[in-house]
Amino acid sequence: MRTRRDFIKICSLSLGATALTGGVINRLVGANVPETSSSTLRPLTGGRRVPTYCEVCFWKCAGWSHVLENGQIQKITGNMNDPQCKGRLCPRGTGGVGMFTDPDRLKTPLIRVTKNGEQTYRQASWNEALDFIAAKMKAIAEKHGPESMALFNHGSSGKYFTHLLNAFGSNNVAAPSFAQCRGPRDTGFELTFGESVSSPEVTDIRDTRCLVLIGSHIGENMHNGQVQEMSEAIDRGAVIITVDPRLSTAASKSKYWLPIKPSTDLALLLAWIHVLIYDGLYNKEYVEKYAEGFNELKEHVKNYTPEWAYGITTLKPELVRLTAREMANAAPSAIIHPGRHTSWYGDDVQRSRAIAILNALLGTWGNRGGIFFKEGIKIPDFPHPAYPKPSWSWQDTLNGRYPLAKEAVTNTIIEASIPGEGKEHIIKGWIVSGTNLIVSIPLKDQLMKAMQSLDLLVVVDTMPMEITGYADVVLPECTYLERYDDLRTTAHREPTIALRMPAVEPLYDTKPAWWISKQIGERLGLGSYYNYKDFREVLDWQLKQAGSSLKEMEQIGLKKFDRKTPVYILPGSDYKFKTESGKIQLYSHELEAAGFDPMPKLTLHPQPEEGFYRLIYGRAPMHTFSRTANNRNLVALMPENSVWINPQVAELWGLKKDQYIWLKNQSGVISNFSVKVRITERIRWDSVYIVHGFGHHHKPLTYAFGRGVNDTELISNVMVDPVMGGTGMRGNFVTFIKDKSKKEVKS
Ligand SMILES: Nc1nc2c(c(=O)[nH]1)N[C@H]1C(S)=C(S)[C@@H](COP(=O)(O)OP(=O)(O)OC[C@H]3O[C@@H](n4cnc5c(=O)[nH]c(N)nc54)[C@H](O)[C@@H]3O)O[C@H]1N2
Ligand SMILES: Nc1nc2c(c(=O)[nH]1)N[C@H]1C(S)=C(S)[C@@H](COP(=O)(O)OP(=O)(O)OC[C@H]3O[C@@H](n4cnc5c(=O)[nH]c(N)nc54)[C@H](O)[C@@H]3O)O[C@H]1N2
Ligand code: SF4
Ligand SMILES: [Mo]
Repeated sequence: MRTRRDFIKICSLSLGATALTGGVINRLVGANVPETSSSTLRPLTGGRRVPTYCEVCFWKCAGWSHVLENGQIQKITGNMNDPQCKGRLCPRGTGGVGMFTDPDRLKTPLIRVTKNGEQTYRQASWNEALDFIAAKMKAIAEKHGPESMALFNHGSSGKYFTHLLNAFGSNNVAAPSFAQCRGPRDTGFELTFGESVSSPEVTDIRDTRCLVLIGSHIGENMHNGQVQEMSEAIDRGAVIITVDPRLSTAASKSKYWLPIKPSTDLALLLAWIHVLIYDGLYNKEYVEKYAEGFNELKEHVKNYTPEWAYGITTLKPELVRLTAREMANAAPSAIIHPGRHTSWYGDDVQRSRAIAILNALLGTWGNRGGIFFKEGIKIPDFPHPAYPKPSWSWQDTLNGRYPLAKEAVTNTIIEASIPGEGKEHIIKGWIVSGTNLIVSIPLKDQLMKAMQSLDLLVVVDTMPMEITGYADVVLPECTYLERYDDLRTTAHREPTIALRMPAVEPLYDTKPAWWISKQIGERLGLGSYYNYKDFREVLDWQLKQAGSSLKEMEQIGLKKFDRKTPVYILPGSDYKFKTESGKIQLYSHELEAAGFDPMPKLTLHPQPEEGFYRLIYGRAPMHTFSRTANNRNLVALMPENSVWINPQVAELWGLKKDQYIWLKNQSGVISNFSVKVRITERIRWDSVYIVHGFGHHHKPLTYAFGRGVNDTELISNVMVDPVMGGTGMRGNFVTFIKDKSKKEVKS
């Protein structure tokens, strides 16, 4: 069927004129890349190391690009002074050069055109592409108001396009890292402690004596500093307790593995709270001094005994009591880890609240080995005029739902892009930068409908990911190794600033996002918001405010500053939490006022029918979502995902190791591709597990195409959290198809 916005394969275009020679790439990484036509690789610096911070995930480890005399990037290593990585990058960061050398990269701007009745892209100059975007944005603003432009973003580029939209007059800026990721945890912790645990998390894992991981799979979740600190804690004898239906890497290093029936964590958490209170194990002094609502909580959990939880979680009551005692023995040097990707079952804010309450009962917040106070360097924005005030904003797309959403909810911005009767706030144009919505957003029908209704869809990316096929204009950003970017100023134990600068000039006709944003802004008459010629000017000005300079940072890459505030609560001090009353909220009046349970209650979730297994998913150490799926260095380490199946189930189905099968979900959706069977005792019999980010169906991703399966396509049941709009994705069940004849997948 022909639609207004057909999906276009970028591979069908001839991109020869600007392609890099395979020979150059082969020499750079020793990869076997086919020869294309010629280009040059011009060194900016010769035979030296150039500071950067990693963009392969959002831990942002500071490091060095090592550039040879001839301008090749030889390798990337960690910066020894960086407390976030301590000089060591993870496999993905080390393999980051593969993002730069990938021959499938986007190479020139592209504009959608119709040729002989077929939609296709044509290569365009930057001027053409930018003029086109500015003209469309102006037309949208004239007809619907500037608020009708929205941005979806993730990663460094997001900041420049947020600035562009704010200057244009829109606040409709959303990222899947909220509603699809950490939103429930941040909301749950803010409701309880008045603030979230941030990124990088302020968990004092290094000095903890007991770390409890609830589905948080550090080790496969390769967030660098946490992995290193957990390994240090284990060496020092810390007790690790892991709650996971799967024997994760973390579970395999733990003193206790609690193989919980998936979706029942709240029952366990309530039972732990019950034991801490009724066995008198909680930190009485701390709770009395810093918390409110203890009596209500005590009454609330009266009947939530480990015996009550047993029938729900399948975890033995003795084990629940024993582990509660371990936490209490270590307290306050204990951490019930808040997790990060917490959009699971739609009651996730309440689960996060229960985790926050457990931390409060143990007195972990503000104590060594628990949760510390972060400190960072505040760097002012480069001076610009005040942003205009939009007449409506993302809050209006909530239509009275999700009252405690503190950040824009991707799903409601998508919904507001579908025209409908009586809709007051309608979105007509999107900029999508650094997020592959097709793989990261589970509500596919809604997403497709929204994209078909837009007047403008601009995608800024480095790779021809699935989302690029829906764009009117595709803008190729250069990779993080080829550009200056905003300073890294994340707050943690020590305040630091880290610089990212280009190791080489951008390949092909690619440009940094700061430049793209400025060019569009100037065409929109917003030049006063971009009062500089080059981003170096911005960086130098900002660094001088912090007592450094670009010159200094180009030499050292990372600068540490002295802390001015304490890391933990000082003995005898009268610490005020950032809640309205200054106290920890065991009972949440804010939730109550918004019509929700003030204390967490158990919701029972549907379980799989016979012949179906719960689909759960997670990370692998050598990949980041879909962003590394085509990275040849990392594909070499892990080429595809496999489906983890319990031996009992495999036997029942007659499944063999390494056999390829298809997965079919409860609504009849069949995976695009087949997936290899991994038979292992490490997964419960009622669930199967796959790593997210595989199963790409876009052929221009020549390495990623057809490798493994994509969890997102099998997630058709989404359980939305009524508190903040998070999309719970773990209520899907799959069965196995062994003999489906392999069909050609159209991309
Ligand atoms: N089914 C399912 N869905 C999920 C998850 C899951 O586990 N399963 N995880 C959820 C979570 S935790 C998160 S945080 C989100 C993440 O979702 P996304 O933010 O969409 O993450 P990626 O898949 O990494 O997409 C990143 C995009 O950025 C592009 N990119 C990489 N580097 C650059 C750059 O320098 N500049 C630009 N402009 N683009 C770049 C990549 O090519 C890719 O298209 O997904 C969520 N969705
Ligand atoms: N290597 C690598 N590291 C990454 C990323 C990456 O892409 N690659 N992405 C980063 C990002 S953005 C995020 S948000 C984090 C996400 O990482 P985390 O927050 O650590 O983990 P989740 O994705 O929430 O959960 C995955 C784990 O939950 C378990 N699980 C599934 N269902 C249940 C259940 O009902 N109960 C319990 N207790 N456990 C369950 C799974 O078996 C799996 O071990 O990882 C970060 N680190
Ligand atoms: S954890 Fe790994 S991928 Fe993430 S920023 Fe650090 S080195 Fe890069
Ligand atoms: Mo995430």
